[in-house]
Amino acid sequence: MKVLIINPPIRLDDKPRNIPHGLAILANILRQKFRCQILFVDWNAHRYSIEKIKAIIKSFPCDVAMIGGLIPTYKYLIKISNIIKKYHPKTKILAGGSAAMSIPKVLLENSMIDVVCTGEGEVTIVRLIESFQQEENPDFSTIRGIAYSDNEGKILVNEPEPLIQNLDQDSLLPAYDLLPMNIYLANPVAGLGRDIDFISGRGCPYHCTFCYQPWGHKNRKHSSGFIKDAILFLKKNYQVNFISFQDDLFIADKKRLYDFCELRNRYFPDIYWSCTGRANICDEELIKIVRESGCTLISYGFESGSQRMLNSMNKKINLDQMEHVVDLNRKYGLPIPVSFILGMPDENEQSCKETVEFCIKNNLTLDSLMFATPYPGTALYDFAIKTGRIKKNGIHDFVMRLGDARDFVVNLTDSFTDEELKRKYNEMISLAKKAYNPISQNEIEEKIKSLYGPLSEMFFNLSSEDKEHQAKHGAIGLF
Ligand code: B12
Ligand code: SF4
Repeated sequence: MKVLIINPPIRLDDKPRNIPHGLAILANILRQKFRCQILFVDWNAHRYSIEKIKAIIKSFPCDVAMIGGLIPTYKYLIKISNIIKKYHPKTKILAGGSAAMSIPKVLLENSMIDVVCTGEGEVTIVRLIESFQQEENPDFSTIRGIAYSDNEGKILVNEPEPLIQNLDQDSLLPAYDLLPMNIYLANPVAGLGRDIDFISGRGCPYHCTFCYQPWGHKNRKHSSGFIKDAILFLKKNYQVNFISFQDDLFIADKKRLYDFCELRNRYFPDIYWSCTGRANICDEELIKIVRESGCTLISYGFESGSQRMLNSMNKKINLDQMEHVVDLNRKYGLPIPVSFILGMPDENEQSCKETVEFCIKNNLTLDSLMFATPYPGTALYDFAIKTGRIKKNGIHDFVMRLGDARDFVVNLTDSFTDEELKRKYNEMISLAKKAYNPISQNEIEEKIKSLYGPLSEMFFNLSSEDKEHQAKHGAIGLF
């Protein structure tokens, strides 16, 4: 069987930095379970022209094509499926990832995709390939976790595939050898050096209204031993020296976190790492332990300096916790990459003012301010549909416009017009920037040396584009 896998582009205004975990894990599963020839095309990494993509697809007649990605790749999923069907009408096209999961019907209605995977793909892809091996047009009705059109064009959504209980056992590492690793490794995600992203768990216990949680609220994770082996593998085969953990909440389980720190110090003390955090979970013990175990950065979603807004987005965090975590990060010499959101439904002049004041009081910038964006699958999206901000018959058009949350898409507030909100965005960033008091260049360099040890040399060699990326994401600035 011949399988074509295409990872569509994302964030074209930046270099490719993130590996396509979902598709690459499934590629590994496929070659373990089946005899198949796989062509993995990472369009995002190579930034091919559309002509080049057409030529690649044309030259590889295949039985099955697999595509997937985050919601802003929706337009590319449609485009790719049209090209594949044009050249190879009999190829079965399967799609997954958060774009496909969050709006399966809309995607099926507006593309040439045959089957959408509505959940985790590890079990579903095996069932689908087995069914294609048995007959050309199989009966999908018994395969859980998919949506598809029947012979009359009616879209059917099967019952979900239960979530994997043991990730170590029932998932795999991505098929790194099928990916252009040197492209990612040349473009650090959050750190310095040969930095690769890694996802060590799925699911978050919290219910923030703007966040999509396809994996539910139980935090399932790989064991610290699994992560250790994966890092040793990456170090040996790809000379990786920095890991950016991109899990929704890497620090959710303190026991696993501290086990990981111990393993790091024992087995790979030359590997440095970054992760995602949460103000209400980080205490001094945690910051101290991770700092002594090679962690150079923890990123936080602060979202607002207004307690009323934090409550309204169900953030389950208070301003004291946020201030405390800023102080702790400063005390231990860590940068403070924090992101904020403007334009949630209850936002008004007062809450914007409080956010700016919070930043000024704590000497933070608002450089990573995002517009509240109702991504499909979130409570915010339901709100936008219910209040008519997104028309039920306009979902396709709305999703076609989605990109980075730094771009304004829809106004969810009652207090601001679109123009006022866009003005407010620039005004808030500039007010916080004006008041921000950076530490001296010498101090920054000292801190970088202390955080990154031998890797700090890389800081002085970063290209201006990488420096800009790192600064934007708080990796090397904002001490
Ligand atoms: C890493 C990451 C990124 C990376 C990109 C990753 C990449 N692959 O290119 C970066 C940092 C660039 C990124 C950016 C953004 N991201 Co992001 N990101 C993630 C994160 C943390 C992990 C994604 C991941 O790799 N998961 C692990 C893999 C294993 O899961 P998976 O890809 O879903 O794959 C599984 C299944 O979906 C399925 N599957 C996947 N593909 C296929 C294909 C087939 C054929 C089949 C059968 C099955 C299948 O099988 C896989 C294994 O089970 C998720 C959070 C999350 N919980 O997933 C958010 C998430 C995907 N991001 C999200 C968002 C909103 C964004 C942004 C738009 C935010 C912003 N600030 O602007 C930007 C996009 C900007 C842009 N211009 O387009 C949302 C998506 C919401 C939605 N409805 O789609 C998520 C879910 C975060 C959240 N909780 O809200 N992101
Ligand atoms: S924003 Fe963070 S804490 Fe909130 S639900 Fe999403 S991943 Fe969890």
